[in-house]
Amino acid sequence: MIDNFNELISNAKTVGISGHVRPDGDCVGSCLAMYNYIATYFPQVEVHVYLEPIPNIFKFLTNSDKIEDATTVVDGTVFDLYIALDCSEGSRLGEAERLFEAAKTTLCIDHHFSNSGFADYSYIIPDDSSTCELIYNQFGKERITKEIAECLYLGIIHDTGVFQYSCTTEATMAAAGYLMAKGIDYPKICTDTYFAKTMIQNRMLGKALLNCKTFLDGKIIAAVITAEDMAEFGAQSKHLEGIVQQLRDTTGVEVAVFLYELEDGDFKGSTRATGDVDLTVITGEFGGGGHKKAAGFSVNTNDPWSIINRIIEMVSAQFKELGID
Ligand SMILES: [Mn+2]
Repeated sequence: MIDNFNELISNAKTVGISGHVRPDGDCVGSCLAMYNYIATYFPQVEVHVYLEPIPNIFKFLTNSDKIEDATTVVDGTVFDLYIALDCSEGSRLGEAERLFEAAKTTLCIDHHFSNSGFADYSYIIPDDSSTCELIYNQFGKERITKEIAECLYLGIIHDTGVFQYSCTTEATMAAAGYLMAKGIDYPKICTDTYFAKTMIQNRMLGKALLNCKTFLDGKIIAAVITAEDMAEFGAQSKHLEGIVQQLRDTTGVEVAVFLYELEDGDFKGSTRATGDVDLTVITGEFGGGGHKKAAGFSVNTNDPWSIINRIIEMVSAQFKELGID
C-alpha cells in the first residue's frame, strides 16, 4: 500500500484520475471509486476524472456523469497529483498521458504483471484479482461508502469473471462480502453489467463459434472476426467481449485465441489459458502484454490465420516444456 496516500491527496489542490484506453469494468470502477473517495473525504480538493467514453452499462455508478474527455484539457495544465489506475504503462492512458506526465506528483495503483512502476508512488500487486481489490485495501474498509462499494464490486466481478478465475482469492471474497453488506444491489450489478448480452453480441458470438477452428487435438481453439463480419451485423468491437472466454470454456481447451479486425488489417488479439501456458510470452512477441492467463496484442496483417499459426507454434513449444502432449 502507499503509506502516505491520504496525505498525498490532502496536500494537493488539484487531482486528476485516469485509467487505461477502452475502459473496462475494473478501469471504470477503480476510477470512479477514487473520484468518489476524494469527493467525499477531501471536499476541498478539485478532482477530475478523464476516461475514454464508457459503456452505458456502467453509467449507474455515482458520478459517472462527471467523467471528462482528456482532449478538452488545455496544454500547460499541471495537476498537483495525477492518479493512474488499472494501467500498466503511461502510454495506456491515451490522451491523458500528457496530463500524467505534466503532473507534479504521480501515483499508480495496478495489478498488471508488466507494470514497471512508472509513477512516483506505486501500489502494484501483479496478478492480484483487480485494481478495485487493491483500492479496497488502500482506502481501508471503514471509509468505504455504499457509492464506493458499487464501484469496487463492479471492478472485482469484471476482472474475476464473477469470482470464477484463479486470481480470485480468499481476500477477494472477503472484500466482496464486505462490499455486499454495504447494501448494494449485487445481483443486478452482475446481471446488468456482466451477464446480459445484446442481440448483436449473441449473433457475433454465434458467428465466432461457428467459424472457430481447433488445433493440437483440441487443446488450442481460434476464431477470427473480420471487419466484413462486423459490418454484416452492424457490430462494433464492444460487441465482441466475452467471445474469447466462451472459446476457452470449450472442453479440452488449454489456449483460446480470438482475433478481430478493427479496420484495414489492424487486428486486435485476445488470448486466454486454462492451464500453465504463460500468455505474456506469446503476446509479448507482438508487442502486447497482460496477465499469464489473459493477455492481448494488436497486429497489422492481411492474413490473420498466419498470426494464429505463429501462436500455435509458440504454444506447442510451451507445451513441450510443460510436458503437455
Ligand atoms: Mn484490471
